[in-house]
Amino acid sequence: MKTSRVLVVVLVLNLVWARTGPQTHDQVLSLTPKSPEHVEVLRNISTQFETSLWQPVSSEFIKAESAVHLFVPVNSSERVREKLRTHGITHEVLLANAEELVEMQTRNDSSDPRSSSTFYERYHSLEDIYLWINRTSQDNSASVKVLLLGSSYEKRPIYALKLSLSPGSDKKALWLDCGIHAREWISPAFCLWFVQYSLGFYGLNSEITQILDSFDVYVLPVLNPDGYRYTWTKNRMWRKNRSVSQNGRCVGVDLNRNFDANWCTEGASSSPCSEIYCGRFPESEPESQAVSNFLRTQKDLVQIYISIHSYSQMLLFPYSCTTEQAPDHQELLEMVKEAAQRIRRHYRNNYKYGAGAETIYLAPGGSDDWAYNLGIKYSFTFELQDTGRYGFLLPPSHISKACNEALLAVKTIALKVLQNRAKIGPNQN
Ligand code: 0X9
Ligand code: ZN
Repeated sequence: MKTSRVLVVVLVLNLVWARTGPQTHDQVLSLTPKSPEHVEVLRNISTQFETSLWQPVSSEFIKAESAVHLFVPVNSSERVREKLRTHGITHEVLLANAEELVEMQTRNDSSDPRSSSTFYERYHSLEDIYLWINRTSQDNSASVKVLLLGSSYEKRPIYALKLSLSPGSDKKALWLDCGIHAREWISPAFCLWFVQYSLGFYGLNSEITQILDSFDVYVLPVLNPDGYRYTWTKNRMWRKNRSVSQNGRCVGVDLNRNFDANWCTEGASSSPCSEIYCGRFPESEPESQAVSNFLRTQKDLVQIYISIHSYSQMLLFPYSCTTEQAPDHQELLEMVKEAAQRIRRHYRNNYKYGAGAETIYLAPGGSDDWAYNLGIKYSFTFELQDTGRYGFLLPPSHISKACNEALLAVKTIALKVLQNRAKIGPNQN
């Protein structure tokens, strides 16, 4: 009797300690501001303390009654919590131990003999991705070519793979890019997934076979190599590229604000320290320039443009740079609607869909809007898993489902384009 009472006391004390004791891990908090004062406080916390805003992307978008996801490293946790307490802002802990998840994401037992079978269900460093690009093209020399599109600010190569599985020159093409935003690790993982699926299931799966018989596919696994490397070596939460601003005080341009589509209007920032800094002028960055230059030379062949991001589970199409509807709004809406329905049916997961500006937020200078205005009518941005449970720290065990969902969306869209082609004749867009 006595010992059980002691046990109960110890348990209660532990619980109290867990709730009030000092935070010993990097955490992600979810907070919902209830008043303009709360909004102000959260904006201050996210800009003045060492934290990283996961959602929304930048502090000016924090608004009342909308959940904020905030990464709080252990060394600023006491001050953040104190501020929240003073202003009566309650929070929920989304991730209690972020270091554990980072460790999980970077674990890479290549000495394990089983590791090769799980290669695509793990995250890979930039160096490993470069090796993978080389190996994939060597092992499939008849169907895969490596293209050097340019180099990054820190002079790293920007490679794309060209998959040509069936004969025929000047086929229409599908473009897929990943890793514009450095911290969105599921994105490069998807590009790798897509390539291995295409090579492995051509001739076996009827949908991918039909797609690869009709399109060449360009896959750019890491559009922002400097930023991606930085997330592996220095700061897991980095988003932008690594170019140094003119006055030398801040680093990074948001590459998805640097394209020439209503560049640097509302929804982007001209301040070099902002997470949504648009850069000095459209295509000021070597990374966005490499992609734009290539697509300009291929614009008559590239029929589908898809850019892969995370997180929030959305299938988006133009425009994001204006609230006006794109001329092809209805047709693009039907396509993402069908893709989302198939994902729901096959994987029991919900994806929102619609034009970017109304579905996520106004965000000018994005690659999808630029590609659309270039004449690539079927232009999309996919935001993969999840909706915030793990956010950017999606565990490796979730990679396969996240990628299969995105794969189904790519297939649905490409097949729809082919159906249209059959309807309106082969020489039309
Ligand atoms: O803000 C972005 O660039 C994308 N969201 S993310 O959370 N991955 O940063 C959305 C891009 C939608 N398209 C355009 N803004 N053009
Ligand atoms: Zn992104």
